[in-house]
Amino acid sequence: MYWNEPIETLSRDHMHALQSERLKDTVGRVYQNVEFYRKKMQELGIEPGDIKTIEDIVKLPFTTKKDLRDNYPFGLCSVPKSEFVRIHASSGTTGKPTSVPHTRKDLDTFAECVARAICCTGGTKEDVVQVAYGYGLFTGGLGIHDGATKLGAAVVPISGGNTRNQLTLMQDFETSILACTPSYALFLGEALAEAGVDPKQLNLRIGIFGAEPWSQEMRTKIEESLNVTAYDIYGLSEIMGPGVAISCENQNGLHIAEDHFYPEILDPDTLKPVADGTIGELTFTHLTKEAMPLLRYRTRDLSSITHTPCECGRTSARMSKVCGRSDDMLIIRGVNVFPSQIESVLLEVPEAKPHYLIIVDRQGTMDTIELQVEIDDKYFTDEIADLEKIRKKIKQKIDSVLRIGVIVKLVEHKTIQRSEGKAKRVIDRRHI
Ligand code: DLL
Repeated sequence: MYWNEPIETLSRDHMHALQSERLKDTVGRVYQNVEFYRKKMQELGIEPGDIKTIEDIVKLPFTTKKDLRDNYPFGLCSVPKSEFVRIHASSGTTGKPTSVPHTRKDLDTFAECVARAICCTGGTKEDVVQVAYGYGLFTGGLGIHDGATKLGAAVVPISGGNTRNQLTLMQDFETSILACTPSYALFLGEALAEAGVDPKQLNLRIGIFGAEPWSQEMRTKIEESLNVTAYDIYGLSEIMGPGVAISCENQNGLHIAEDHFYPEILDPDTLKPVADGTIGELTFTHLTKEAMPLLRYRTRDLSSITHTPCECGRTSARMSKVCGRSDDMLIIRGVNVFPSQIESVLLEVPEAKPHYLIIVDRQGTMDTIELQVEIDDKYFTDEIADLEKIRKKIKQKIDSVLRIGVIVKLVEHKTIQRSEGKAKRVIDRRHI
């Protein structure tokens, strides 16, 4: 089922032509309207006329989060402020915030991409979509809301949190699509079990989960506990929000809305494009954005791209599930560690719950990594030896995957703080 069949099944040749045209237009606009890009292009000795096809993108300058901060709030904008109809912003955890304005056309594109994405998961106007992503400056709530509305589905704008109410409305309104972070989906699944509700009695059929990395194993757990088919939705505020890419029923990568966002995967060290299938840093260039078009925005997300045809009939490039961030990657005693690796191991251990916390610290010059794992309450008996057996099993598995020694601590169910939005899985005390 397609929302926009001509675009979603466009031949690669036509997509190439469309992207080339749109890139030329975008470059022309930023050169004329944004001093930052004009200067950068002048420094590189290029002008808009040098961009003839999409392949010329490699001539263009990069944009980083720092550039957004340095030009906060509207220094990178390409239209007058009077054209803005909404402004999203990040909370600025690492210092100055960043802002992302949208024109009316930008919001139309946003809604179009999300409608496409929901349709790609099998959603229709018959569905009731419970939007349990946060509403506000975060793009999850309003983004999914507008897309589901465009689709013609019935939106339940409950936002994140208020778990008991989530369950009540899910039952009363016969919610068929749940949209939230995967960690909150897991939490809702648990809450459902505690309330003694059999997920099969609900009307839920589709889960649209994203905004944080999650593993295939986590997907299986969520699907079981909520009785849904789970889809991975990807996006970032700087580029748009949810709906930049979405997985389809074949679950073999996420289809990118390539007519609006041109993806590149770059070697994080050389910043040169890598071959299809190779993991690197995902970078996007806006092709149609009006308010604040960005050239080659470095997302820091690690992924790979394939252009092989997908059985669903969509012809777009597909990105692999994000496996981490180049800047979130933990380097512990010289070893690169991704929280997702730990999660995958834990989900293979039946005694472990998929709630965990990684605490990285330094003793003298030695990095330490402690993993707190929740264990089902039934294992917390007087038989210390049994617990120790579980602990050792987890430690052995983690050590062999990460190839470094990890301190494993088993904690009781519900010890680790639950999140209603993005889960915080890592505390790195080395930077405090
Ligand atoms: O998280 C937008 C979004 C909302 C996406 C709802 C999906 C669903 P930001 O808050 O700007 O925007 O955070 C963007 O979150 O660069 C990734 O690191 C991470 N991220 C987003 N989606 C996924 C995903 C929203 N499906 C940052 N898998 C991105 C892994 C994801 N990481």
